[in-house]
Amino acid sequence: MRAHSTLLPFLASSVLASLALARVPTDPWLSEFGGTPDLSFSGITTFAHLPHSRCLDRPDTPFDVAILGVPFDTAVSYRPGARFGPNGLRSGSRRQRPERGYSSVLGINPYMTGLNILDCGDVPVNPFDTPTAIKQINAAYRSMLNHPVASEEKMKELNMQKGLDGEYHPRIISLGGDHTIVLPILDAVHDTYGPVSVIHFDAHIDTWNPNRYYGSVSVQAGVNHGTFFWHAYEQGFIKHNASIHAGIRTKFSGPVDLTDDVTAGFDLVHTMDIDEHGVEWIAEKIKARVGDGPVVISLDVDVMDPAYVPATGTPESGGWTTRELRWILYNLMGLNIVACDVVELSPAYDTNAEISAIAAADIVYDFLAMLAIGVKGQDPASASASASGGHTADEL
Ligand SMILES: [Mn+2]
Repeated sequence: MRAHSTLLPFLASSVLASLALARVPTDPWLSEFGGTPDLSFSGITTFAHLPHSRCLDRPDTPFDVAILGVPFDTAVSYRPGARFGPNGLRSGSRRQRPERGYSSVLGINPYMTGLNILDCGDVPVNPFDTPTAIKQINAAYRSMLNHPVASEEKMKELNMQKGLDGEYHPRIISLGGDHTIVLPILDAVHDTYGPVSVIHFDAHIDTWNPNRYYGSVSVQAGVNHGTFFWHAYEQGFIKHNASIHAGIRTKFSGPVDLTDDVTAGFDLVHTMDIDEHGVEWIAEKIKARVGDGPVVISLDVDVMDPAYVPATGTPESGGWTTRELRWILYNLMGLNIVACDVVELSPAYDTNAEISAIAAADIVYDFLAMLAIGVKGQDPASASASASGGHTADEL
């Protein structure tokens, strides 16, 4: 009896509530809660809750900046798993949202400056046939570059580099994937802009000559995440003596590796230079090296210390903190960026707290900020001249 006495009022109120709902039969969610934005923990996981389109199947889809996952990891020398990097980066980006994207350091919300930013999903690369996968990445990137930009006016306002065809092409931020993906990407970027400078953040040089790289038992085996920049140099994708590594601290087979690196056209900043010279010195050295021409920024998350980013394929101790790296990036705002990537995130080695994925996703945020801030301090006419003239493969 006591149970009834407590239950009856509840039942009565439930019935009344049902009746109240019955009097609003149409769309109670929309009428009371419609338009509620997704929270950081709700919704389908796209990068930073951006709108998603399968752009590769919809060639007419316009965008100014695209996030493109490249889940490829069949050319790694140590720990595999970077095929889950795009998924990890999207998960690590969940607390980024366009309506909550303002940086008090940079004074900008890169999601809300008028650039149309889309998450275009992933390139569905073949996991069994590496040459075909590389071909797929190249085809996908070329197709993406040929999508129409959403706002030519905005591109012009930001002083963005035009392609060799005199047209604006969208910017693509690639989410790796192991670092090999950058070879087919540079191939496509070179066709659009001519030879480019590369700013390469990494613990490793990745310019190893395949003839001296262990495991290169065949032509195909010689194309991997430690040799791709050598191939890019040989193919003429990279502007000679205008590229630079930052954060190098791996061990080498000997001085010959560094001789090969100079041959491939790179200068380098050691990890420990930060203690002797500081962040601004590093940024100035990078800017002086790449100049005003088109630049690709390629960032291996192992440039950060494994204490901050354990989830990577070839970790090296003694790296930069997340804050040091991001401070360097803040000092590089205004460069003539035509493509960027964040690679080698291998989420299986992350902590449950996703420390690596969150750091990697914030690097993508910084790249978006670079693009949203635009190109500063140069004459666009001279930039396109340096992109199209003077530096051909024949001069390498
Ligand atoms: Mn590396």
